[in-house]
Amino acid sequence: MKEYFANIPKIPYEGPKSNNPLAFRYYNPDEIIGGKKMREQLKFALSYWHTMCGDGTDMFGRGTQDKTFGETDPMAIYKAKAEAAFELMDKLSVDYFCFHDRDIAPEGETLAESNERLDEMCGLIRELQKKYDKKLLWGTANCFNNPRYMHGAGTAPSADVFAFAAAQIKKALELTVAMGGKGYVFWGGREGYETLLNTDMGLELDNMARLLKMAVKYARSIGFDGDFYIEPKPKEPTKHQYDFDSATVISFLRKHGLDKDFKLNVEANHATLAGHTFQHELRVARTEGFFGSIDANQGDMLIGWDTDQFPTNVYETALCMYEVIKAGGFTNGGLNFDAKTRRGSYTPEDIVYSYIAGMDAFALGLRIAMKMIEDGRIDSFVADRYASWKTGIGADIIAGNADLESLEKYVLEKGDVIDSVTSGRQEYLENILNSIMFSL
Ligand code: XUL
Ligand code: CO
Repeated sequence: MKEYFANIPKIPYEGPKSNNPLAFRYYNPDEIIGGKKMREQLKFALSYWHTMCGDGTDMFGRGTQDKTFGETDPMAIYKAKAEAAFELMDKLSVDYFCFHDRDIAPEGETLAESNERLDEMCGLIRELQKKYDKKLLWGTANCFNNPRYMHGAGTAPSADVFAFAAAQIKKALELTVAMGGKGYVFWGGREGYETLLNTDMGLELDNMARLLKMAVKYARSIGFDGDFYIEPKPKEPTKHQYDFDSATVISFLRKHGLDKDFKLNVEANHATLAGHTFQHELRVARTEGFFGSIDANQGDMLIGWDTDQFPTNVYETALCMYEVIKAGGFTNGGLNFDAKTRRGSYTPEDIVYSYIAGMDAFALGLRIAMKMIEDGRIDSFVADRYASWKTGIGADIIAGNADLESLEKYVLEKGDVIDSVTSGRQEYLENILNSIMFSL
């Protein structure tokens, strides 16, 4: 088989002192950390759309990156993409991948033709999975690119468009099961609105729930035993996306009885677009029992859209991995690099440098998060801060043994409570974090 990244070796782990740009400094896949191999703690995945398809096209200019892999015929291009994807995963020690239906095969003139092409590509991908021992983290359907989805898919005003999306999702579920995937993602591509003047919000949201229920029913009937995920995002492409943030999505899932089958796929750049930190979105998901999977990337503080940069901010990755460990680690989920090289980083080597940067940033984040927990100062500070809930009046409130009358009586007897208000010690804690991160 052709080698697509001929000048790239299998990337070794060389440790923090290495100057080799084609080596990992922090990601040592088989090293045991916290009782598990790093590759199992991190469960890195390649995003098929950015890495194999995205060519750098933006609003102001055409592509800068050739993703045809030396082929011209459409199916030959997609076969080469698949072979190149698995070669890359092998060289990078990335064990998983994620795809949309339209990433792995060119869309045909009809649904039937698209599905035939998908079947052919699915056969090839399954062979490559066996050859390289790679797993599918999750699959999904691209129900946002084709013009028929201009007003949404599951939330489209047209029932025919809803039906088309349902048919596409049926096939994407079959592909996910065939490739052994343990996850299926719904990212609300254009499930939102541009103006309320033309929008029946109630019907659109109920229809979305109808579609998700149909997906669960069908997937379970064909043997899918993994998790469904909704991936929150507040805006882009629409002015308002219904799956705004973790809290909004959780309340939608609970309202429609979808909470048993669905968890969240939290994306860093989507969190910041919603005006939250990445850690906040993960904390909401974990606290509510919806932590599932992660789309790893980062945005730009000065840019108001989804830039999908490879994550290199170690504060973010450390606090992310802290939440992951506190959530009990990944089960069916993992860390999918929903990230692309900058338009100007256009060579094949840039793809490799970008993955190394992102993987090392998360590996370092994992090491720091473990140290935060072993160090214990931050966790014990938090435990002490809430100590008043363990005994006395706090324990009574939690046990349901208090009411407004008893609490009034308590306070009338006690007098002012200002003496039980302690400092939040934010700067002290931030300095502890720095000392853990940068202990030289
Ligand atoms: C778009 C986005 C998607 C989803 C999958 O912002 O994040 O790529 O991850 O559809
Ligand atoms: Co994403």
